[in-house]
Amino acid sequence: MLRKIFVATTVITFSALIGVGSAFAATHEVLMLNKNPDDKKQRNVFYPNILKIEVGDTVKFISKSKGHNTESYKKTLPDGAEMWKSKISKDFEITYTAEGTYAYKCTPHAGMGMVGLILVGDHTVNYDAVKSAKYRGKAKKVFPKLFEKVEAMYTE
Ligand SMILES: [Cu+2]
Repeated sequence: MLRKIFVATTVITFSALIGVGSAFAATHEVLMLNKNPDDKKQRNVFYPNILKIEVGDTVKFISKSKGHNTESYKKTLPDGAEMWKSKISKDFEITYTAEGTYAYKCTPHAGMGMVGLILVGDHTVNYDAVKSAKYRGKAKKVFPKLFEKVEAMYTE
């Protein structure tokens, strides 16, 4: 009984600290690669291409292979979120302060399917908008696979 109360208190304290942007905020890495390490036939990928994080967390896009960048799809950004576009072949870091689903692409390779999703906190706030948006080229084929994976992550 006592232990249960202790655990509950810890959880509340932790959440409160996250709320003020504490040292608990995590940093995640997404590699920009010429080849998918899990499937060498798949070229030009973000790895991982689905990332689930908390509000206040930072994502570092690492330019592991040259020739790539990261750019948000503007139209479907969550409320209060800012777009981003990094320089080709450069590392890039961004902290997510607005909850929701972020679709992004590599500017030169979006048409070849180099796209990804970042889910921040409650990803459902704009998920339907991201899902129903129109994507061009091979991105049109890749996104449905990503949405399928996201939905599988939330089904028990
Ligand atoms: Cu690329």
